[in-house]
Amino acid sequence: MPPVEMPMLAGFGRISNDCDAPVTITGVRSTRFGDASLHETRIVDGVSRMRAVPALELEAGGEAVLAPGGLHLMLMQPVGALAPGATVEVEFLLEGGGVLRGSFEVRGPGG
Ligand SMILES: [Cu+2]
Repeated sequence: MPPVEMPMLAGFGRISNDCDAPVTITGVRSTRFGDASLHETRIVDGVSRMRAVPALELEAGGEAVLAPGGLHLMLMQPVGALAPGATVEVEFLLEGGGVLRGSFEVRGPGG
């Protein structure tokens, strides 16, 4: 089967803050995508809507769960083909200049 063309992907997983201080994620970047951001899905008047999350605070030792129907990574403009099973490195930019690294596995629709 030829690779499926995917104009955008959503990233799910867990971001943990192992530091003893709170951190705030203010941006997302990945060399594999032209555009990456944090999004949140909310039901408004019975309709599922997404909005950008400009800042996400993680308390010391806390974590954020990225899951369908809630927080997720919105990954757009993929650079090259992304095969299911491949790993995509993502950097979360922190307020104050730090960077938190994470990796996500590419899965097909419904995978
Ligand atoms: Cu989204």
